[in-house]
Amino acid sequence: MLGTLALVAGLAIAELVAGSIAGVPTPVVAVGQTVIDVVPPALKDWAIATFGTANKVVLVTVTLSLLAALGAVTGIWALAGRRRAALTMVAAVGGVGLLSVATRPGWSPVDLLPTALAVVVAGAVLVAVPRVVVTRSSDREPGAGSADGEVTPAEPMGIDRRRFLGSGALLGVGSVAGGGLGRLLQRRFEVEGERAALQLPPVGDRLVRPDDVELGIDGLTPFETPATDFFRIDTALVVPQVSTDEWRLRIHGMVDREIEIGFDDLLRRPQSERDVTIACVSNEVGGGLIGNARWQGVLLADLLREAGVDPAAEQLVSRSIDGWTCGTPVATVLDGRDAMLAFGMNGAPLPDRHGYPVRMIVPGLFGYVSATKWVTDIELTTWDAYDAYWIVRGWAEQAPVKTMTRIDRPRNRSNWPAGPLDIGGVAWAVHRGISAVEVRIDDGPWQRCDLAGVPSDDTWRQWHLRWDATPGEHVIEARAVDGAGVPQPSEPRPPAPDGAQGYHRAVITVT
Ligand SMILES: Nc1nc2c(c(=O)[nH]1)N[C@H]1C(S)=C(S)[C@@H](COP(=O)(O)O)O[C@H]1N2
Ligand SMILES: [Mo]
Repeated sequence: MLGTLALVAGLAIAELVAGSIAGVPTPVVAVGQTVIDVVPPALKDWAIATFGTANKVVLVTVTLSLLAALGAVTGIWALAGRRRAALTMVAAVGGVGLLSVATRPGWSPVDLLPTALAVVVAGAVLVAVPRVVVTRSSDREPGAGSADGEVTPAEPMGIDRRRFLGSGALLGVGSVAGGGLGRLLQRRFEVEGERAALQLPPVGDRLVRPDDVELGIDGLTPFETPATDFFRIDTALVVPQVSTDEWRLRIHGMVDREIEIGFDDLLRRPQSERDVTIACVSNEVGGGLIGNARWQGVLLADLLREAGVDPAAEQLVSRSIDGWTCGTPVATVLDGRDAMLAFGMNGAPLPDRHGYPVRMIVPGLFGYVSATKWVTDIELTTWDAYDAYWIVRGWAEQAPVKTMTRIDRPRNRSNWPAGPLDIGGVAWAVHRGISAVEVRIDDGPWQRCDLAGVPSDDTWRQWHLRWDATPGEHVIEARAVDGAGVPQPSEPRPPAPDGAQGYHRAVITVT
C-alpha cells in the first residue's frame, strides 16, 4: 500500500513536470520506448504478431504492473524499518529510468527532470510516511490513551491506522490531482489544434484520377483509404507532437550544398499531388498493413538536385525527430519516380499518427526503407557507412514492394447461396503496376478478372470476377501479373526479411 502510494506520487510528479516543459518524457514512456528499441527482434515480432497494434498498450501495462509489484515490496520494507533496502530499490528502479532517458537519441539533460523528481518524491514518501505512521514501543506508554480516548494495546512496533489512512488519502488525492493536472497541461503540446487550422497551399501539379478507380462492387476495399482507417506502424510509444514552428529539415552529407528548410519554405515550393499505395514489410499475405492515399507535398528529387548529390552517394538516410532511421537507395529516389516530402493526406494535413508535419513517401518501397514520418534530417551517404533501424534488426537493405493480390470478398470461411457470386479485391505491384489479375477455383483454370482504372502504376488496383457458384466447399485463389509482365511469385514466404509472398486464398461454402 505504501509502495503504491510512493509509486503513484512519483508518477504524478513526473506527469506534472511533463506538462510544464515541452517534449520531456515521463519515466514509463522512456522505459517503454527503450524496451521497444532493445528487445530482441524475435520477441518484438512475436509481440506484434500476438497483440497486433495493441502491442504498445500491452507494453505499458506490463511496465506498470512490474513497477507496482516492485513498489509493493519496497513499501513493505519501508514500513518494516528497512529504509536502506527500500531506498536502494527506488534508486535502482530510478536508475533504470534515468538510463533509459539518457540513452534516447537526441536527449537533453532537461529530459531527466520528470524521472529524477519521481525518484525523489517516491523516496521521500517511503521515508516520511513511516515516520508519521509507525509507532514504536517507545512512542507510547502501554495502555496510554490515543487521541480519541481509545486504549491502544502495548506493541513493540505498529502502524497507526488512522494516521496511515489519513496520510494515504492526502497523498492519493494529491497525486491524482497533480497527475491529472499534468496530463491536462500536456495537451498544450499537442499539435491537433494547429493542424486543424493549417491550410494546404493550392496544387499546381495536380493528380488526375480516372473515374473508374472504383468498380462499385460491395465489399471491395475503397481505392482511397480514409486516414482514420489507414494502418499505423511505427516504433513510437507516444505519437511525436511536432509543431510546424519548430520543424526543420536538414539535407546534408554527400551533397554540394547543405540545405536547411522550414515548413513555410516547403509550402512555398511547387506543390505536387499523387496517389501512392504504401505497405508494411510485415504485412502477411491477405493482411491489412497497406493503404492507398492521395499525398500532397514537394518532389524530393527537386530538393536533392538543389543540394547537388555526390554521384558516389548510394544511400539516403532519413531520420525522424524521435531518432528512428531509414535507408533508401539514392538511385531509386532519383530514377524519376515521384518520391515526395508529403504534408497532405487525402486533402487534409497529415494526421500526427502519420507523420505530421512532414513525412517521406517513395512509391514502390516498403515503409521501413522509405516512409519516414516526422522526418527532420536527410543525409546522403554510402551503404557501408550506416545501417538503419530495421537493418540492424535483420531486415533486408533492399525492399521493393512485392507483387501481391488480396481477396476482399468473399471472406474466408463465409457461406453463400448457389448462383452468381462476385469475387473481388485489390492487387498491387507499387511502381510497376498491375497488368492482370487471375482467379482460380478449386485447382481449375486461371480466369482473367476485370480491372479497375488507376491514375498511375503507383497504386493498388481493384479487380473483380463474377463466378457462378455451385454447391459445396470451394477454394478461391488469386494472383497478379505486374506491369512488366512478371507474375506474382507463387512460393509462399513469411514477411521476414523482405516481405511475404504467395497466393491469397479464401475457402467458402456454397449451399
Ligand atoms: N519515424 C518513423 N517513421 C516510420 C516508422 C517508424 O517507426 N518511425 N515506421 C515505418 C514503417 S515500418 C512503415 S510500414 C510506415 C507506416 O506508415 P503509416 O503508419 O503512416 O501507415 O511508416 C514508416 N515510417
Ligand atoms: Mo513497416
